[in-house]
Amino acid sequence: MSNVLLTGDFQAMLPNDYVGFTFFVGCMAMMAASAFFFLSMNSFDRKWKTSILVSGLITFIAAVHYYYMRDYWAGSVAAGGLEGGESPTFFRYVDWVLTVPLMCVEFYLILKVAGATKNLMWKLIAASVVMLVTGYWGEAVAMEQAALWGGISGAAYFYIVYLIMFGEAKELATKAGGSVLSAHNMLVKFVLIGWAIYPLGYMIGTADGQWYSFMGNIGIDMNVVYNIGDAINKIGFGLVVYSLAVASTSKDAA
Ligand SMILES: *C/C=C(C)/C=C/C=C(C)/C=C/C1=C(C)CCCC1(C)C
Repeated sequence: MSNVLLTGDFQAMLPNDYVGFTFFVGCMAMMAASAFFFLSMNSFDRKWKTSILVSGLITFIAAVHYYYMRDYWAGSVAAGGLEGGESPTFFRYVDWVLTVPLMCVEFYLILKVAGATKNLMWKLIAASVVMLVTGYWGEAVAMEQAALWGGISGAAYFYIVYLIMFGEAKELATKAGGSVLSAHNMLVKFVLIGWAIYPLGYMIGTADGQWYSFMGNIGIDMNVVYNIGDAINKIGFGLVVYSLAVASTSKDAA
């Protein structure tokens, strides 16, 4: 890891560093979203307070990691020019391994009204950890076998999709009905479409020598793809949970 990080200095960015700019905007957006979730938390009853708290934790953890990732990227660009920008892969995956399991907790929290068990929550968490550890392995450790590790990671991803779209979680959501069911269906769309952005970033970043080597020539930096994915998924996911809390709070009051 670059020692630019460890000095505690704030690394300025070049004005034409558009990848760095997406780290910067990502950091601001995550901070703003965290303030929004934390400040609105107390206007909901207990049942929803925890869910909104978790939404805020997801964006807050990301904000802190984006602060470091921006600095890491800017430091590598300062040292090696725009072509020498280095991906903050380690921080990226530390962030994901904390925030993605929290998103699994969100599924559990909203389905608790229908009798969701901790067992379901742990299955989702375990699958997400397998997905991320194997992805990290392919991206940072065994890059020659990136396609293989990406494939294993993808299988874990599809298992998560299966559980929430057709399996146990879907049954519970159907049982709960109403605004819980529509929120669940919305979160499923985030996982199915929003999370599918990440394998594209992975293919861009690990294209060298793989069957998908053409992905290396599309001219978009892997980090931009990951940063867009994070903004959509972390903030969007939180807003779905927020809307559910609003919908069911106003219904209770009426
Ligand atoms: C807030 C961060 C989120 C929601 C991150 C999600 C990450 C993924 C869904 C990553 C998935 C991957 C694959 C399905 C295959 C290739 C390797 C990964 C780890 C990029």
